[in-house]
Amino acid sequence: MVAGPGKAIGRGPESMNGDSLLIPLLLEVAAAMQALAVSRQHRTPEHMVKVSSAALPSYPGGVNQFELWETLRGAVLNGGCAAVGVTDARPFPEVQQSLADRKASGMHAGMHFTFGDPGRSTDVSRSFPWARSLVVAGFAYLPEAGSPEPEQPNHGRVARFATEDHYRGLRGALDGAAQLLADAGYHAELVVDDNRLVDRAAAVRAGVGWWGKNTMVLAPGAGPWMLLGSVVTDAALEATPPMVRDCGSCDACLPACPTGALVAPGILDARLCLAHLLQAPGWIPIELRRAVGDRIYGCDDCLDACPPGARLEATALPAPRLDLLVLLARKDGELLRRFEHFYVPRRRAEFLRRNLLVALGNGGDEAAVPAVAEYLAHPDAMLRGHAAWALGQMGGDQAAAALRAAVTAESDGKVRMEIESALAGYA
Ligand code: B12
Ligand code: SF4
Ligand code: SF4
Repeated sequence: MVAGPGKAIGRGPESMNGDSLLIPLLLEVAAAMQALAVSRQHRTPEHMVKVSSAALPSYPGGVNQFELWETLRGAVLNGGCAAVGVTDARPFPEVQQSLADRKASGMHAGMHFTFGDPGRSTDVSRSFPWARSLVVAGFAYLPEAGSPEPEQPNHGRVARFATEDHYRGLRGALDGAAQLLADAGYHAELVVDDNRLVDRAAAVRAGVGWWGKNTMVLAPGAGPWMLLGSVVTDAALEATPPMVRDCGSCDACLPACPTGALVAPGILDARLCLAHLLQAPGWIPIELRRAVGDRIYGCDDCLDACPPGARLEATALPAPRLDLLVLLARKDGELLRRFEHFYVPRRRAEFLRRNLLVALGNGGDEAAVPAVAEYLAHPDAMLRGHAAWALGQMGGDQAAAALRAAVTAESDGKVRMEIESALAGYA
């Protein structure tokens, strides 16, 4: 902790009488958090710039903002985050424009999230009228999330950000900062993966990382393997500078995308993005199903390709793939509980089953035919259609017989077309 300037002149929180009360309290809480935190060497934020305390203002009423920031920073980093910074609560007009452009071109694929109300998601004061600063953090989920083991028949994978609820770690670290701010008499509210803020915009302006050509925010050491979140507060913290860095001449992520969803540097067409399709409601477009491969949730290809993340990725231990037939046999409630942390539209298990069927089809293992063929009689037309497609990919006499039996009984036109197209492969 660096000593800040002397007594201040300005308005501090009413609960505080002066530095003499605040600083020991902050030190105590920070020390307790530090003692609890697990030391993680790779999370050293190489890029954080230490701002000279002489340049920083202090405030009357006793709250020394530099001391406060240093304490917050320590709490967030000791809580396990790879990077942390501060930005003010001004809007992000250029990001509002990007959201509007994506909507106008259809590249947002009909998503709501931050696209629902771009004015609100790019201006925190709309949701928090008292907001003055954002403490923004990046939490690296590698190496803990592991890297998928080599492929196995009838097994699938989940993108590393969702192998478990890695947001828990981020929330825990930000909670520590929010608690410190609340103890100092400020408003403090966590905003993590929330429709009220474009997290990457806050992270870039706070100097947590830079905007990569794969649209991810990358940080030295962690690359793109970070989740982002903020604490919105009415404390007037000094902003940390944005990072003076970009991807340079690298463009490895663009050709690495299996569907060409990165249509230009920094521009993602979500209609083609597997991460979107696997969490969207409805049918997966037939021409993109092969590209799904054995993924059942999320996609990491444009992150895997990214050199700034390679060192961290190399430290991850192999993580087992998931048994798709075991998952397919589960009841809806069990399946949803197993993937409680996934975004599943309307919490309908059909969308998870759809993904399992596509991954099984791509596996092409005839041993999975009986389990998939059962779905030709499922009450949900979308599942019948995806089962027909999967059987067409698997091939073999048993799959052909199941498809022929189903085509005569099928009353839904779209499903019948899927069955006929699957059978065409046998002609
Ligand atoms: C909607 C959404 C998605 C959508 C759309 C993603 C997207 N790129 O917009 C889908 C479902 C596809 C998705 C996928 C994923 N997501 Co997502 N998603 C979000 C969400 C909810 C909103 C994002 C948003 O508002 N996008 C709006 C558009 C306009 O942003 P943008 O594309 O980044 O646009 C900027 C760039 O284009 C840049 N730009 C413009 N021109 C140029 C030119 C150049 C050269 C460059 C470099 C940049 C650049 O400026 C634009 C802004 O002005 C956020 C959470 C949140 N509340 O913010 C998480 C979030 C972005 N997702 C996240 C993650 C982890 C993922 C996945 C990695 C998950 C996975 N493994 O499957 C993938 C990554 C796919 C990818 N390459 O983006 C993290 C990203 C963390 C990080 N380090 O960046 C976030 C921040 C969640 C979180 N809180 O951690 N996601
Ligand atoms: S997440 Fe996958 S599909 Fe989406 S842009 Fe990245 S590589 Fe392409
Ligand atoms: S792969 Fe290269 S161009 Fe793409 S985000 Fe990473 S550093 Fe930038």
